[in-house]
Amino acid sequence: MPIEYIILTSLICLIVVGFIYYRLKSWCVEGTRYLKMYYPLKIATLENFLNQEEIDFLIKASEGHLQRSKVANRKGDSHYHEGRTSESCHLEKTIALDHPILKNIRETAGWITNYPADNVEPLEILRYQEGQEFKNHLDTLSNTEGQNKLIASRGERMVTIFVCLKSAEEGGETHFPIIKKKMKPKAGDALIWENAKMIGNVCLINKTALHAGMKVVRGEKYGMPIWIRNKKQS
Ligand SMILES: O=C(O)CCC(=O)C(=O)O
Repeated sequence: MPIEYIILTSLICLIVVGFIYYRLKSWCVEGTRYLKMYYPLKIATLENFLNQEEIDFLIKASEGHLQRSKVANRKGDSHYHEGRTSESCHLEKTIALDHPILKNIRETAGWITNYPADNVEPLEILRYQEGQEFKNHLDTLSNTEGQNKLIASRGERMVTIFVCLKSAEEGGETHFPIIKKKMKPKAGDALIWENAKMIGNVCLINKTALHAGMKVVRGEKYGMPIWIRNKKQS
């Protein structure tokens, strides 16, 4: 067999093995193996998740408290990023934790997703004004030392419920580029999607859940992301 043929075949094998290894690279946090891959996304709209009274209450609670949104960096700390220009406010800073509206939202989110209400992250309100957006991202954390520390202490974001409190007149859709879907729920409705699923002690993170809050072209958009983790939050 000619030497060139052997070298070429070995090179191709190496590239194929490297590609498979890269694609299926997994990491372990406290006995759970995490693996990022593409698989069909479970996504749905929950109609009338909130009523108008609850919406008005939540938007009012955020008034005067909204600040430029941040994202988590490799160390697990939050920082400003040009890909996220919306404003946010943690509701627990402005409303008592045991307020019946917040309690009811946490319990409903837990009930719908089959997780305890204690696994729901502290609730926050988002506002996008004209020109503001949140570019493509996954809600799940990445394999870095800092983010793995966050997973160890607070768990992974298994499900997202994104409640629309006010819809922009133009733009502001939630876009899932991999499944080519743009969703624009009306005020009170919520999008729900699964970011990850457990199979035994393996957590499969779904890269198909990549999404963006598209630029608001006209009007303003208010939303409330509800992240449900696989660990208790307090
Ligand atoms: O604004 C949206 O439509 C999505 C928001 C979002 O992706 C997030 O808060 O993680």
